Amino acid sequence: MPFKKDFLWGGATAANQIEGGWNLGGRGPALTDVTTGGTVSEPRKITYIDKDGNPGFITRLQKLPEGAHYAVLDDCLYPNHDGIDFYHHYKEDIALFAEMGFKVFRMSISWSRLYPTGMEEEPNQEGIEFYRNVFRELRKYNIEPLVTIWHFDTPLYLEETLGNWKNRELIDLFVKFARTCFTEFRGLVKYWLTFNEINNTINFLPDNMPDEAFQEAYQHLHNQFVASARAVKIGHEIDPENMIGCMICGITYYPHTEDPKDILFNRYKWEKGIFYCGDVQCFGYYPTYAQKLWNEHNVKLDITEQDLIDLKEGCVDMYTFSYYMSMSVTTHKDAASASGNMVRGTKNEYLQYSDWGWAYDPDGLQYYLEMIYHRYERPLMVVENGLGAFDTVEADGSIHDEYRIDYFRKHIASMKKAVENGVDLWAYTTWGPIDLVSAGTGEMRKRYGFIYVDKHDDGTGTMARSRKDSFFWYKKVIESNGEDLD
Ligand code: BGP
Repeated sequence: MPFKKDFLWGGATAANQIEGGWNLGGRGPALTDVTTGGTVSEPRKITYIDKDGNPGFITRLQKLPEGAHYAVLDDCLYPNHDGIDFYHHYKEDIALFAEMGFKVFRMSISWSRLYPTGMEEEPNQEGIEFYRNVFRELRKYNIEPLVTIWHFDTPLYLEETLGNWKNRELIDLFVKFARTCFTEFRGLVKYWLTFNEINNTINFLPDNMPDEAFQEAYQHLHNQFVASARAVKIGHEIDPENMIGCMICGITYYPHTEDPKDILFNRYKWEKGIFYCGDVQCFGYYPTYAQKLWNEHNVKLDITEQDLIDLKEGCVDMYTFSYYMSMSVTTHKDAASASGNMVRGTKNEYLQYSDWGWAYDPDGLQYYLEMIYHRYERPLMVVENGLGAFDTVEADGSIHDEYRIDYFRKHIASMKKAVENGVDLWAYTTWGPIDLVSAGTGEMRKRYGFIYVDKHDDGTGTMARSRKDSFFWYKKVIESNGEDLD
């Protein structure tokens, strides 16, 4: 049997994409609450009121104009406000996960549900109670919670008044929030991830952005590294049983041609896009190539002596990552472009692409697992993997999602090969085991689930849940511990 006896099979979600109840139970707003829906070609917009009272929009790479305030506008639709209403449906959803045989469920805690502005001294008890109830419900079915403390989810107040993570004050505020999580949920949760896809801050930025954008992004990352390290230390002090991981957006980069310039370019891509964040969080110090990355954009970081000590003392116990696709990169100007999960590169003629343009590459998962395990030699978890696709509901309510089954079948087979080759893999949580709001586009029709949710992009739908064909298939996979993939 390649997979461990106690291998953790399950699914992964994020608070802002499933919970809804955005203004219930004392929760404060987050950036996603002022972000509209979009499509693959039409970016999501962030809404505000300017200093003269006029409404306006920016995209994620633009700055809020001087004097403006983030705002919910009357004529816009905000898909994260209701999510899939997990806030009221969690018992039903967890029962469905249990029916599939889940051993683990990855979810995140909304920072602004515990600290509505981020500045309060004491947490919001109603928020704590909500998560306690969810964890207890999971434990009722012997499902281990795997909890992401920050999944793109800073209280809006901190975004607006402190300028988000480029400001060092966020470190202490985050540490307070993390300490509350470790203390209040001690005994209910033992697997934790500090920052979701932490490397995206750099990956999102097109190379032609001004130096100032890179200065902010690298400082933002440094502050998160320190916050993560301090949280790891505190998490271990509060409960030595806690296993705490980093979470990296895993993309397998390939050189587009055999031109040695492309081979070198590809290696640099791995360093900047993948290794930089994993190395700091696993080894506890900046790698030698960091200086080269900072020099490229004239970045000067504010790093204190204490930061360096914290980084060293707060190394993560495990490396976890999302994997959706690979990306080819080149120095040649004439190659056809491709993009996905916010990264850009070139079209790979050996691969097929999803309706959202994401490459379909199970071999890339094996490559990534083996490459990363040999680098860090610590437990790995694949904490996101999945296919966003259009689903059709038949007249009798059934949903035949063979394409999704095929995607998972091939990716699990790749994981199996990596495990046979010596990789110490502990868990696999598919992204969106239940349909949810897409992070990138805000769409509902980009569906990932084994469970269908009757909610649509125009905000209509009953929120009713139903089982797709893949639901029964994944149940069999879990029952057979990954042996039966037919
Ligand atoms: C990852 C995020 C998730 C998730 C997933 C799929 O980057 O961690 O939050 O949403 O990608 O992306 P999308 O929702 O854009 O299809």
